[in-house]
Amino acid sequence: MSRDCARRKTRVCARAKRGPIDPATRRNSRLDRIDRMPADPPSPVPPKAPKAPDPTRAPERDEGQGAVVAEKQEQRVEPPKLYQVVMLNDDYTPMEFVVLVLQEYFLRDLDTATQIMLKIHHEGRGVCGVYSRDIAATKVELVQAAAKRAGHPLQCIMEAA
Ligand code: TYC
Repeated sequence: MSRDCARRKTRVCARAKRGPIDPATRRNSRLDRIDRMPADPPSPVPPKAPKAPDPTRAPERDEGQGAVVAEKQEQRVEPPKLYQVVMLNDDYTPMEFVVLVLQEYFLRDLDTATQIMLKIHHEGRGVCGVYSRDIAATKVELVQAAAKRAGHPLQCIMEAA
């Protein structure tokens, strides 16, 4: 046995004689020294708080908060309500004037305007056209203004189609 080997054997025997290491009393072993290394110095920059999720952003993947639910909201746009402009008969407004009004404000050709005028004359009322609310209201105002200017009692109303 070499001298070096004999020295190592002596150290092993000494360790064996002292028995197993008691962690409570262990001091100055290499592990003990590592355990008592000073902690990292405090960082000058404080750790960032976790970012709150942007509520306007749709979740793209599971971010560890449970299942991702992609909610797709159907947007339904109701079609605009329609209103018909109805002209009423009277005994004084000249037939020609009614035909002219139907051509001017309801864009009817002469034949159609004449047919509508006659229908009103015979049945008491007739539909001049069907429009969205604002347009129907404007047509009523225009016809009444024209009748008033001309001095005729022509009446026209709007009602839900
Ligand atoms: N009845 C009217 C006449 O005989 C003509 C007329 C038609 C008037 C239609 C109004 O909305 C009307 N002169």
